[in-house]
Amino acid sequence: MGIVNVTPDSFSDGGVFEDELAAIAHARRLVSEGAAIVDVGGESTRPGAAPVPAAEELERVIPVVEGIADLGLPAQISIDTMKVAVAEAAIDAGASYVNDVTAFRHEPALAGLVADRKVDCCLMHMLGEPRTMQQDPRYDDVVSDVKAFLEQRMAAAIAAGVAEERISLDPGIGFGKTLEHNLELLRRMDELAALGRPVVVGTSRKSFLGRLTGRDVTERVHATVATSVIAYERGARVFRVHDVAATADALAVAAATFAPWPQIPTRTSTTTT
Ligand code: HH2
Repeated sequence: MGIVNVTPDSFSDGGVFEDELAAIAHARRLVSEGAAIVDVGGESTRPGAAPVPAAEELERVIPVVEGIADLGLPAQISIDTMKVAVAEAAIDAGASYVNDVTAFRHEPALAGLVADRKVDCCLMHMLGEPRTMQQDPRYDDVVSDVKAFLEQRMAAAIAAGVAEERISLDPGIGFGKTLEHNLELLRRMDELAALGRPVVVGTSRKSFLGRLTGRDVTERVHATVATSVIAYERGARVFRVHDVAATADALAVAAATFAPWPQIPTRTSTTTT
């Protein structure tokens, strides 16, 4: 899942793809690099971020979703939003996946929309809200607490009519989590995969990687790749990243390593060595 942030203030690429044509071209590039889903977002959820009114979010994302849909890329378009109005317009414009970092808690009617329009969705765990989530987050046991939350939100979505096979689950790396919480979730990702739905993981360029490596936000690609491979090995299957090429290569190697012999997926390169 490649990230297309159409915001002035996202934590790592705010302002870079604010221009609609730049955002559309970026989506094309991410798909050429191996993304199967492009996730278009118009509201930053970085720690401390202020909410964006629906009208402004619509203005940012809808022309971009339309533009990507017009390209006819071999990829699903996801809308990263917590608002029914934005998700509905994005689905009308060609999106078929709703990525809601509030897991349908911000606007419960979003579950009904996803059910009615028969689109896929990602339900993510977050402790509190972006404005305050990094203020002393605490859990009894972070993995058990996140797992129980995801189970409960999945049940709520199913009760609202969403087909179970359309649901993916995400532990919400960095959303109300300390460095230790993030690492524990990565280490025990298999416990979340045991819920039986695809696990989405979003570590890309996040601050805990900066704390581990001392690197600035745009220099965290190697650290991001490491987390994606670890999460893959423990059962995660969707990786929400800014740097698709590096991640796709690493995952191709990881997938081949763990593939049952003799089904190793290979590709052709232009050189013979
Ligand atoms: N992380 C961010 C935004 N949306 N969605 C899912 N499912 N999982 C995540 O981990 C996740 C997400 C934050 O990253 P980014 O979009 O790069 O930054 P910002 O929120 O500042 O736009």
